[in-house]
Amino acid sequence: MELRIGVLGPGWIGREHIERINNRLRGGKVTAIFGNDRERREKFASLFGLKPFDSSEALISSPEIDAVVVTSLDTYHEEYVLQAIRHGKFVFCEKPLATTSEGCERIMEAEIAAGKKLVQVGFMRRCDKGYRQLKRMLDARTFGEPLLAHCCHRNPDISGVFNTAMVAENTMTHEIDAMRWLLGEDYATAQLILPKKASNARDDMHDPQILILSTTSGVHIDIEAFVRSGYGYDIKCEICCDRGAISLPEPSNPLVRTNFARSVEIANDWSVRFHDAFDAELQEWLDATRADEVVGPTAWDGYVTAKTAVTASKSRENGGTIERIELMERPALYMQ
Ligand code: ISE
Repeated sequence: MELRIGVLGPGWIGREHIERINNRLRGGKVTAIFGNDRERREKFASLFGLKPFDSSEALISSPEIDAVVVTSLDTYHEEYVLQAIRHGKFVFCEKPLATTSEGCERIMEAEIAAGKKLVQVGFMRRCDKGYRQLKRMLDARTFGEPLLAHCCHRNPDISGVFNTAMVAENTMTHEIDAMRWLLGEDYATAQLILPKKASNARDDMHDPQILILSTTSGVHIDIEAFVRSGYGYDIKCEICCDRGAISLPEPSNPLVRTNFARSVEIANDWSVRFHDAFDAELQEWLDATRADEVVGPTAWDGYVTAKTAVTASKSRENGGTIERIELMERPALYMQ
């Protein structure tokens, strides 16, 4: 049975997911769209042959919809995910799950009351081939115990609403989730430092930023985020172990020689750099949903990431103090 999918959020990543589900993946078809902006949702309806709904509740509750994909502004994620749980619909929610850890707790409470997991969070790095290679080596302890990790998350620029807090609470959430998944352990502390401000940083925003996390076993991770780097979408991850260091493979783009110089293209945005990871992530979500289960990152993963990110913001507001990350007790529904 092909899943009939409703998308909530007619923006850039919503378009990406509609095109991948309807053109490249199997087992689902996007048939409906909602967005607060009537003109945008009508445009998507016309562009992709979708049924436009005039409210999220009408789309999510519709008997014509089997599952939903949330690609809206972060501020609407909690509302739409709670509506999906209320109607017993599987939901793929782009990161972050919610803009606060309390919002993630409300989502977990709703899933616990429903008696089953329905939510997958869009931490797509877990589906990237290179990150999965790193995880296989770390799980096998090929080079001994991991000790340190160095991450780099550079955007060429940012668009729309963006502020200092979002560098940790939106952008860095990818590394916060990925490193916890790679290392297989939770975090103990967060410390967010504001280095020298970039010359082209927006007046209302500090850029770049460095987040230092420690894990419960003592691994220390530094995450640089530079969201207006101006040169490309550049993602790095190196993990230093007892007997060696492993690094995320660079994308295999051709080496060009011309005009007495050599160059290799750097991606200009996330949709290019992680195109295959997004495809794998949504295909695995479609397959799991048709099997009536959640196999990817859960609401608990969304909660831990949100709690870590807001603790990083607390550190920043306190001038770069080392703050303990206090998690709630893990509910039984989310035990491995
Ligand atoms: C965006 O939402 C993403 O997920 C990108 O991967 C990240 O680089 C960007 O900073 C975020 O705003």
